[in-house]
Amino acid sequence: MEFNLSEHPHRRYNPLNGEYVLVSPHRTKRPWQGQVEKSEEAKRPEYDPDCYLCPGNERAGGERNPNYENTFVFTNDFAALTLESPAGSYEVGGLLHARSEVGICRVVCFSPRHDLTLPELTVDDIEKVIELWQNEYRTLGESPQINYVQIFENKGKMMGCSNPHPHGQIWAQNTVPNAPATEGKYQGDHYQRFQRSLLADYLSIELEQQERIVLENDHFVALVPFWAVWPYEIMIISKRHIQSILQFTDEEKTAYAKILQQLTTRYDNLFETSFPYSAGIHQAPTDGMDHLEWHFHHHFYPPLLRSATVKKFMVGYEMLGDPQRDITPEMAAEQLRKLPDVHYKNKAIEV
Ligand code: H2U
Ligand code: ZN
Repeated sequence: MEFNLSEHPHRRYNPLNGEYVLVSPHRTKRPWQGQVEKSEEAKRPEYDPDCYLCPGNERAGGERNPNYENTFVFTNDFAALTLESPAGSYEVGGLLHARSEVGICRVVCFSPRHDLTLPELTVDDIEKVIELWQNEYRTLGESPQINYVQIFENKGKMMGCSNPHPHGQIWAQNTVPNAPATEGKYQGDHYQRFQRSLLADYLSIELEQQERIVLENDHFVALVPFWAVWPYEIMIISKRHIQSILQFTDEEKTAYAKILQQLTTRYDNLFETSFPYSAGIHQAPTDGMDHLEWHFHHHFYPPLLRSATVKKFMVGYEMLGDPQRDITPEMAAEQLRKLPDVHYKNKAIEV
């Protein structure tokens, strides 16, 4: 019997962080006796007087939102990091080690409309979100105290998101946090060895194999990474080796907005539900160095496994050993590839 990625258990390597995922494709054949059901989605109003993100409303901290027409960003009223906290460190016996951390946390409203989500915004509207991200990355990063800017979105109750109003967050801080620090190191090793971007080299393999690509336009590719941990995990990678969102041409900005809209629509269509995920941009630190090793990309980590209500749990062996998956990244990509680009909520209007 010859080893086959689509049938036999194996471990896959993630070259961005050096970790492994256990893939058990044969287990997709086991019977499933759990529930498969659609989630109940209440229809939301365009404006909710009780929402702390809607235009004109008062927030928990007592401040009032302006009557914004496109996007709106403010400093988190319950920020995890502030610039005011005192510098200092704590050391005991060489094993207990802590250092103070400073930063700025921002909340980004994608739209004044309470009832919309990213896939339901127009490409023009998504471009405005991208422009806001560019502006925040630049201005926050200019501060000498800020060496890294993490732009992200937590979507859906399942992900602990506190409010359905379309929004994301930005945490900007003094230290590069674990995930991008590790990715930076691995990209750096590759760049030093070959003078080429790790993700550009990876992308050329994917474009050649065509097994895990879900969407592609002139400037971006959305694919299920070979080493994906979450069932429908996606990475959007820029075709051009750029270090950050600030290097986008106008054409790239539009192409990025389009692939974001298309991907999130496919996600919603998969289980005909507003698809929950945590997603975020990984790009170069803002410490003033070139960081030519960095290649812009956007990770999507969605928890759903086989319906709008059945999610993957990272438990048991996964907490103690390696993360594990049953459906292969190739199977997940094929499923996402076959889905329509028309949002399921608009299906009736299309026919
Ligand atoms: P989620 O993306 O997890 O839903 O978080 C929204 C953030 O909004 C959360 O970090 C902040 C919370 O601290 N927030 C305010 O800044 N002002 C408010 O009035 C309520 C919530
Ligand atoms: Zn990354």
